[in-house]
Amino acid sequence: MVFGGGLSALKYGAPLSLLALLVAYWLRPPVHGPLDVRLGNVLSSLLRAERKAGMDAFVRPRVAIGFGGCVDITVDGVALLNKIGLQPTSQPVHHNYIENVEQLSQSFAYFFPPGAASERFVKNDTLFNQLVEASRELPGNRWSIGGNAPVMAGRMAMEGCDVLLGANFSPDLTDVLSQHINVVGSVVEEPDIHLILEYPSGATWGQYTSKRANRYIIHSDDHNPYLSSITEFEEKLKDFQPDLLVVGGLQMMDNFPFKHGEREALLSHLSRLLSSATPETGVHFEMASFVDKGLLMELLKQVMPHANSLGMNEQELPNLLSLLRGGSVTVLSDPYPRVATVLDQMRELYRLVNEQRRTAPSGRQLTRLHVHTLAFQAIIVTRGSSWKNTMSATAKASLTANRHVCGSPEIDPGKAKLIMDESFSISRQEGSQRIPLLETRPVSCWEEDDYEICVAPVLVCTDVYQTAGGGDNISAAGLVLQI
Ligand SMILES: *[C@@H]1O[C@H](CO)[C@@H](O)[C@H](O)[C@H]1NC(C)=O
Ligand SMILES: CC(=O)N[C@H]1CO[C@H](CO)[C@@H](O)[C@@H]1O
Repeated sequence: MVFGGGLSALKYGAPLSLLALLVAYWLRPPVHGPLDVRLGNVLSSLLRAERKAGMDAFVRPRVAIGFGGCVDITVDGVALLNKIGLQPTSQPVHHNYIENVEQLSQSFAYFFPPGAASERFVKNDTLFNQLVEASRELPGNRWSIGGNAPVMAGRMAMEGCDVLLGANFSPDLTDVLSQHINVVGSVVEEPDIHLILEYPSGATWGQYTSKRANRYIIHSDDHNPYLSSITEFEEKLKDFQPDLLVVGGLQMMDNFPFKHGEREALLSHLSRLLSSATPETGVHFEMASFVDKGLLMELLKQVMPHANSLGMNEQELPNLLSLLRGGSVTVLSDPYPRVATVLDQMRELYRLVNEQRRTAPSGRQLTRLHVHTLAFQAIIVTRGSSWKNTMSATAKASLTANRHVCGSPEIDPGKAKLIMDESFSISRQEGSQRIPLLETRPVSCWEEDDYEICVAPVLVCTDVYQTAGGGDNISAAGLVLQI
């Protein structure tokens, strides 16, 4: 038990927090309920936890991030479907990629009701262009620089890092990036476009109602699937000598119609690049919404063994786990998983990956695993590894979730709610310890086996500005304090 727990906190935590709650209740100001007081306390405690690991202002960490980038058009998903006159289908169906409007309707109907994040390739240029044109005309649309790598780069630069970004951009896009981001990659005049269909919690489309705010992303990339910037990136990497190397955006290869052997060649190039990282350089791989099993198996072989840190959400964790157990791709999982469930899955993933690596000749041990969910953040870090400040990083990840989704660096408790329970069980195994969520020490950390686990509640944003890019902002924010 480190900060935020302490054995005494465990023993007395529940009665104490109950007492605190009662006191808060009796002392409550006339307009605010006890929950507002609790929320305010959790917020100030998280901010304190975040500040505890201040970054050294004189040394900017060096982070290299690949691959790809695009222009995002963000629209209200239901408004777009209505505009193109797409009727809600009576049959939700999962499709690996989208070829026509019927499949779009079925696929959207599959992910929209549970509110699960997803991202699909559109294998029909006519359809994709029609959707982009319709989005341009939709009131309230927003354009921004997107793609996992640029979003992580932006967040890292904002948090004080010097960044080398492997991406293909047009010069006008490069100009709007932070001065602390150095873009390497060939210049493209027409960057790839991603269409982000956002929807709030409780949105309706025909007979469907969304259970939580999320987004459905479609793209029809020409550059990103080929990791077009990889050669230039690799060249610059030697001199850059990063403290951290981050790989994301590989889901752009998912279900892309590569020629025979093309994808394998790209991934083995990436594998060589990653294996050339010095032992002092941390390597983080950010998972994404993959459904192409062939690609995932290839990633397990070529990319993941070189990463000592992994980041993913509540959908991607069970998907990866299922594959490691020898099973199939899981397209949809519980969008509101319990802490105990996620922690059990994280333990198993950590164990399975490290077992494999012990027997494999090359590759690194997995020493860091960050899972971001709507209700909470959880990070596992191997004891004695080089990752620092796990408690503060978990707090920062959690605060970043609210900042990102609400679209504001200042957190307004009036636009937030806690959906994590007042206490959580650390495992689904019978007789497992319960940890109370303490307002004054909301980040709980404890040790098991050879690692430390930290869990922090998220102040879930209730006034959603944007969900897309959330995982990237959150993951990047957590990493910044750990290098
Ligand atoms: C591609 O989309 C267009 C426009 O919706 C449609 O007319 C066409 O049939 C689609 N092509 C295929 C192969 O499904
Ligand atoms: C909405 C929000 O806060 N998202 C941020 C994610 O990080 C990028 C940096 O690339 C910011 O520009 C976004 O504002």
